[in-house]
Amino acid sequence: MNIIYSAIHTQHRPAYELYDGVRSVYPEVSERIEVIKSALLAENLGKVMHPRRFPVSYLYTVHSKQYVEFLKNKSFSLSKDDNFFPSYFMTDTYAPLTKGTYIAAKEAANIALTGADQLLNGQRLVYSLFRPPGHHADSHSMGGYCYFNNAAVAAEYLSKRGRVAILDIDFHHGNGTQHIFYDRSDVLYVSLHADPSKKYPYISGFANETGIGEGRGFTKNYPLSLDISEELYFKKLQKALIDIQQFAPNFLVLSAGFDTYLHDPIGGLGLSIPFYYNIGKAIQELHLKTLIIQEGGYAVEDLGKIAIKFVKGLGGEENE
Ligand code: Q9C
Ligand code: ZN
Repeated sequence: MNIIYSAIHTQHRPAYELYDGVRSVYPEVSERIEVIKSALLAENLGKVMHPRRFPVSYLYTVHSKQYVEFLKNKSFSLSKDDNFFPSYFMTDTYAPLTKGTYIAAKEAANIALTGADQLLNGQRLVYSLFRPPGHHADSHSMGGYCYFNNAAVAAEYLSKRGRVAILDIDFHHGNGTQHIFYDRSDVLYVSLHADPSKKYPYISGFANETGIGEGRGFTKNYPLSLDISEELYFKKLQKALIDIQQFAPNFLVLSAGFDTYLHDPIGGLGLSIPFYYNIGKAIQELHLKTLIIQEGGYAVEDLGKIAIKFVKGLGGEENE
């Protein structure tokens, strides 16, 4: 399995987030990605490849030009240790800008696009491994540790060549991804996540959000109770997989967040490390060309083990 990776992510290092206006530790750290990369390599599950550079116009397919330019100019204008919270183009106070934010976020999108390109060139499974994550980033706004919506950029690119399903298994609902494709019938968005009446992003992810206009029926949300068992989680996953099967896509974009893990410091749906094998396996059984897109997951010391199980379930070892 090809793992698309670049060290540029280390340039994005926010000092803190604001929780109800109070500074608190920023869990979306560089080690997350490094730990996953080392673990997958140690198990011989893949080889690292560097991304191609795509023109910025690829971002304009899902984000407004005003937003992209704002992010770029503001980020470049900052000094080395600034941790800046803009008053606009943002959904919440969980995505500060730093000097390296634009360059890292742009590289994340390059990694997602490079992975998508490899699916078009015949790869069955590719892991686009990057940070910052993307699924909370909307067409005009950053939020929830996300700046550019990498899954959406990749899905939009793939949608020119076939039908695309996005399966989002991050602990949090992917409000940005949902909104970007909400009125479209050629890209299906299916998400399993913690009940938004209890957990971030609070504003979306309810079961009655199913799409609008032509997109009606092409958004599917499975909000989950915080004390869900693995058995029930698996049943919900199977429902989500049936939705995808019925849609009969050519490509699967997998927004893979590992913050559903039992010991995740900000998420935690009680899922154990071995269970990620079962999740991966169930998804593999769809037999779709699959692009793994990194989203959340903050239990740094266990992320490597989780990623190994997940990729093994997805059949990553059969793929050179
Ligand atoms: N300090 C992703 O997983 N709320 N984003 C944190 C705890 C923000 C999560 C509250 C969660 C954002 C990509
Ligand atoms: Zn998350």
